[in-house]
Amino acid sequence: MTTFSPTSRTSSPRGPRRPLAALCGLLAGGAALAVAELTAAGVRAEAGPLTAVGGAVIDATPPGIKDWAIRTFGESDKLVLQLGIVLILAALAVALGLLALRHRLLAAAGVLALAVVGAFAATSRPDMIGPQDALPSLAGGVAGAVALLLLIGRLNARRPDTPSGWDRRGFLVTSGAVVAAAAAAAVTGRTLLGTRGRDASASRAEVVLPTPASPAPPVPPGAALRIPGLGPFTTPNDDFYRVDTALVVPRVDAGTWRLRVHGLGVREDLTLTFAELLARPAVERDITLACVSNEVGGPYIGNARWLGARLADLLRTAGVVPPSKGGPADQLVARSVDGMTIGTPVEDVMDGRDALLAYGMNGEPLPFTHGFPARMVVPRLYGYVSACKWIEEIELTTFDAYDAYWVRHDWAPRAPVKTQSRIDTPRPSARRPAGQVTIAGVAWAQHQGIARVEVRIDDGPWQEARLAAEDTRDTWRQWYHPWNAPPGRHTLTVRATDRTGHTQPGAVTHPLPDGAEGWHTVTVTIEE
Ligand SMILES: Nc1nc2c(c(=O)[nH]1)N[C@H]1C(S)=C(S)[C@@H](COP(=O)(O)O)O[C@H]1N2
Ligand SMILES: [Mo]
Repeated sequence: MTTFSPTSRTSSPRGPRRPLAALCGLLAGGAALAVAELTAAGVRAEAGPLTAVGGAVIDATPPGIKDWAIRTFGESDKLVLQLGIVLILAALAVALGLLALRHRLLAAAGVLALAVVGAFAATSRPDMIGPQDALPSLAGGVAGAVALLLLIGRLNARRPDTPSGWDRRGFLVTSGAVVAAAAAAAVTGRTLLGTRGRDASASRAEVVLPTPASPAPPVPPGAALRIPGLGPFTTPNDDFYRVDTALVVPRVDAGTWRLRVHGLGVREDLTLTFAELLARPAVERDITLACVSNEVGGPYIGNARWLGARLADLLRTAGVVPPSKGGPADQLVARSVDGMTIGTPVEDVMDGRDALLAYGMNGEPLPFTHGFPARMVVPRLYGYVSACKWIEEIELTTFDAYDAYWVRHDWAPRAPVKTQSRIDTPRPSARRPAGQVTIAGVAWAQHQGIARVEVRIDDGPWQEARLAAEDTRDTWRQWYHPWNAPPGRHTLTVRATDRTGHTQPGAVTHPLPDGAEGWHTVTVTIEE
């Protein structure tokens, strides 16, 4: 027993001190994050160190790795990233706690150095508002350093009158106080952030969607098949895929929101309030939205009924002329409140297709995750070159003059949606009894329309699948193929042909730089 060893009183007991020092590091780290969070609530939610560093990591991640992350973690990728950052911070906190046993000031300086990294990340984010973005990290750093000094001070304090030689009670009281203060800071921060989001929620709850001047015809009854395992024709908002770089979903108050239109060839800068946007003739359309990162057979595509103002009319009001009519700007750069930039060809937006500045999605105001109060939706273009969410600015420029966010990350500057098809049922590796099996899925060739879908069983001949009715050429199209399935393992393959006569090529390619192509295959087992 260390208590009987003569050395244990003079040099300290070795046993619990190292774990306790590690604990001090963790507690100080927690206090730092809590105070940073509280400060961020006063400055800007996105200026908190976890969000700022996470955002910087997202931006710095090469497309290949980003793609791997999306593929591996799906829509939990952001959660995984933040957990990763927290784990790294925890490891650093433990290391600094141990260092503090011998070199208290050096360890405190280490905490401050981490804070500087966070402050640097926060002030270099595209949506930063100014030097105040550094405050959350710096305040957190100071709180963390102070907490570490206090805790380690207690741990090192000698109490020769106690059997263990250290002031266990004092240590418990100090660490309890640090935990309580950190918890109070975290809870206050959360609450403040909640109140700030309340204006936005209230403004969304108050939205009365206008009656469309140009309504979408009802979805034809034959367009939405009822086949088990086949997704719905119209994707409910809650199931609609979400792809963006936002670690904190922007909650914009529609009451203070403005959209500014300016730049090359704009006669007069335009500023639009949400009420003014809603007062423009409302256009309702079914439009399928697809993500360029979607792999063959992947889930990042959805179909919704959008409500919004015609983007081309708005641009014309501002005096914009498309390049084909001699206009100087060939690129429209949309900017969001979170600093995203998305570049869209001006020609595409003004060529007569239903390009919308949308505020409604499936009969309700846009959900916050899908861009409330307003976003762009342009038929035939992948989301990363058209569908800017939380939009607040449209700048007219040229493709030569400006590379938008994803283009700087190696994606193609122009990217029309490729003709694609997907088998939704049976699922990969499904087991089914022999006999009648309905193979079904969706195909899309936006703005051109699907002419034909074919299915192949193993190496057999291509057989024409039955097409559901077409809603519009801007929406995906469901299809099915009845199959009298014999026992064994079978590979099912699908391919689509669009109305230009183009049939999907067979080789499966990677989404980078302008969208995956290739046939979707599913392997199933048919039991005796
Ligand atoms: N502000 C902002 N808008 C954005 C993005 C983003 O990261 N930030 N991602 C784009 C991409 S890549 C796609 S595919 C669509 C996805 O829209 P959804 O999340 O509503 O499905 O939004 C686009 N608009
Ligand atoms: Mo995307």
